[in-house]
Amino acid sequence: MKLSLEKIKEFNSSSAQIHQDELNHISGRLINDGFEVNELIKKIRGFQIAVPSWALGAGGTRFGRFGIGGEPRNLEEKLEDIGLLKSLTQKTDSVSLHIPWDIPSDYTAIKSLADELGISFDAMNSNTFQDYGQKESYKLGSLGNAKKLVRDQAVAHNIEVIEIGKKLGSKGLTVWLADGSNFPGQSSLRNALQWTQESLEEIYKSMPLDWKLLLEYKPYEPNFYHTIIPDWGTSSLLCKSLGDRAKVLVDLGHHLPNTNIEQIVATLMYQDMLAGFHFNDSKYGDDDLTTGSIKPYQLFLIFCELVSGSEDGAQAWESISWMIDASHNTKDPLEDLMQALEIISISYTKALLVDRKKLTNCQLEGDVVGAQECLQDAFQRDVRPLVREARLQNGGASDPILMYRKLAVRNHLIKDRGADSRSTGL
Ligand code: LRH
Ligand code: MN
Repeated sequence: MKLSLEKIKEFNSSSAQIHQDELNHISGRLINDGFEVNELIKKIRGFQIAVPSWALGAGGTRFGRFGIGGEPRNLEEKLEDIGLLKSLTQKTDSVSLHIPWDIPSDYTAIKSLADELGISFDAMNSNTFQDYGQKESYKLGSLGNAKKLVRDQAVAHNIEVIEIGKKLGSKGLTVWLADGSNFPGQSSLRNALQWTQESLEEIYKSMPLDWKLLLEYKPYEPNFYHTIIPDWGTSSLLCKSLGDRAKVLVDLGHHLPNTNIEQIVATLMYQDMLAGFHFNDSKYGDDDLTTGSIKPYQLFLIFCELVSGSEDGAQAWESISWMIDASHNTKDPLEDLMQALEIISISYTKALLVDRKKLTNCQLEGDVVGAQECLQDAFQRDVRPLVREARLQNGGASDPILMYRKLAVRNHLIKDRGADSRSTGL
């Protein structure tokens, strides 16, 4: 379903005055406090987030999956849905593909459709955590499997994913390994790590020189005793052994309860080792819930580290990849993604409003309350008019979800694709 700029302009006209009043109000306050409002809006406009190809249909758990209807049945329809998200939010201009779920049947056609929709291909994701007809099973691991035959097959798969990405113009490979064990004694913990390192070396050597490897860690699931790459330290250790184009991917859901993720981000930026993010949120485990829906203050604190780390030159903002990785069990996937894109923009904008000079002084003087008040001042600001203005200046809808519902897009998708169409993915 395509949305014309005219249609969006027409929709926006009904709330233009309210928006202008709200924007004038916060702009007045910010100018008083010494902020460059146009500079802020320029930064928000330029901040684009990749959408995962596997999160455009209803996700599920082992207890069941509830279809949403009108789900994209192939890569073309996935790109169309991302094109729709782009038109409404002007916050996403790229897709992260997962192989073999998204192997293009016609590269030329896919590339021209993506060009037409203004979508590029972000990091590619390999998949050695499922069996999809390959010769050797990944049941007991892949790059770290005790059997060399399985390791070689997994390496070959990653090299195949790189070849697919090269044809689409991608510049990155994300490797997440489910590899591990469910019981003590099942695996040789040291050998499994060594085999994984050797396999990653093969993959790294096969990557074009302008590509980066994003190594994703996860403490548990689907293995529940050990995971070969369980944390940022192990991922960082492996990346450093590979070379400076290998860095650590932080999936917000891949942490044990109460982990200080913003500190992990600060530590990785300190070493210029942060590859990027898989944004989502969670209450307990890898719940893949809507970003910022459970712990919005943590997301804000993470962006505070990202803004200060890039402003202080610890790591370049441009070198970091921004992607959502979520699974939608009870929401319309497109509405969930629009919510996530909004809260990510809001968290970034609030982090830009931290008075860093005042904060640094408080930190140096040991003014603990003063320091926290600097963060609270920024976090408590309602920046939605700024985020909306950035979206409007990019040609988006003033309220993407409201417009999506007003146009009954999901009903149209169900009519076109059927009530039980199913998208590839988790
Ligand atoms: C693993 C993960 C990984 C993807 C998968 C879909 O939990 O976060 O990033 O490959 O989800
Ligand atoms: Mn992930």
